[in-house]
Amino acid sequence: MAYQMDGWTEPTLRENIAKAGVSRRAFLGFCGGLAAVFATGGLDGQQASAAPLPAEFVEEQLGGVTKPIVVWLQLQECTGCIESALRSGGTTVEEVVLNLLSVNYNEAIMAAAGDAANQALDDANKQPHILVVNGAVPTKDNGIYCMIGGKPADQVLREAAENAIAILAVGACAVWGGIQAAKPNPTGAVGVDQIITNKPVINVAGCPPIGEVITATVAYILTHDLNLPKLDAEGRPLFAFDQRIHDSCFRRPHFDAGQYVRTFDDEGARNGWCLYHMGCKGPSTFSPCPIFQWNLHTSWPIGAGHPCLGCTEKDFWDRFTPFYRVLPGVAGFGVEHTAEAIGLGVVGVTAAAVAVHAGATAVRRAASRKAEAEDEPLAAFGDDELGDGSPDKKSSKAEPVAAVESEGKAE
Ligand code: FSX
Repeated sequence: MAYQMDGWTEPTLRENIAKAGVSRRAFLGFCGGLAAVFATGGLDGQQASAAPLPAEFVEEQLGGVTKPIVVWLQLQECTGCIESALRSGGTTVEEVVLNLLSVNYNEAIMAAAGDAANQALDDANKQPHILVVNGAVPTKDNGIYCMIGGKPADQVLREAAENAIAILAVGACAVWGGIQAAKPNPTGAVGVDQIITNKPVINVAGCPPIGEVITATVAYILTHDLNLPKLDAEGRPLFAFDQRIHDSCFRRPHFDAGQYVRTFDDEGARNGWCLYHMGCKGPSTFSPCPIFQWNLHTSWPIGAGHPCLGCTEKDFWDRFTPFYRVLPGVAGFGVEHTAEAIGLGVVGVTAAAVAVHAGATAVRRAASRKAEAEDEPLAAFGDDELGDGSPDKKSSKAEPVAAVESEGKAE
């Protein structure tokens, strides 16, 4: 059916979407999808939320929301993050809701320009609002590398943060400085939480982040009385970043079976085998990419045959490069330290081994995540055990079964 969009004219979201012609059943379905996102959580999902939220709860909370004010800043970045957010609506109901939750200020998509835009920002800043930030903050040379309305980005950010009731740093640039902060970091780029230190900052990581994760984080705040979701040691919402790409990757059975792509045009590549030897950082990367995918669930990098670059991890431009190499010199997880050996050992008992492997991975992940600290980024997968980091030149055929550490022990 056709929906009539008049913008936010009624007191609550529920009344606005009803006026737009959206049935309660359709809205409930949308809220059920959000509830599922909040419960994504991973293998030990209780870390993400105490219990999966029923659709009725989300409908009750989100439906009662009165028009939120959102300030969305674009600092040092490439605009990929807002592009991703704009493409997160999959159904007409989602589009109606997202349109109604439109932002009061955003340099990339607002019609106003010049003084009118500056005025819109000043007006929004005076009221309680949700602050979303894309992009890094340059700190060198008095911040001249990113000026908005004649002000350096750090000043714009501080002013916008003053009355913010929730702050989201969206994208690798806003979270850790991103590619701007890669060595030698010529502009002194830093993430939002390096500038705003007196309020919590939710880090929605990724370059860019998945659109659904961005909008779900905003929706989480709106449906939980402005409370923040549980965060991991790097400030990322656990409902989205509780599991590694490796844990849900559709190529995982090939990892377990020792079937690897060795070149982008080999038999393994044609058969969709594991991309570990092409430098895939999925085993070190916490992100729900395999679950949500991209562009309305069309595909995702590993689905398209490309190794994961690890863009949701801290300083990945420095730590995870060269991207197409298995990396040397970083401590491995233990489960993966026998990447080859596990693959060799489970041939013939794959199903059982995968289940055990997944359970053990969750335990190891929980242990490793407790040990994480701000100055101790995640270890990269298998780096130390594979010696000099050179890509293995073996054939792309499945490895033969060999005597290795027992799977029970390894797992
Ligand atoms: Fe950075 Fe976002 Fe990568 Fe680009 O706004 S996270 S370069 S996708 O656009 O900031």
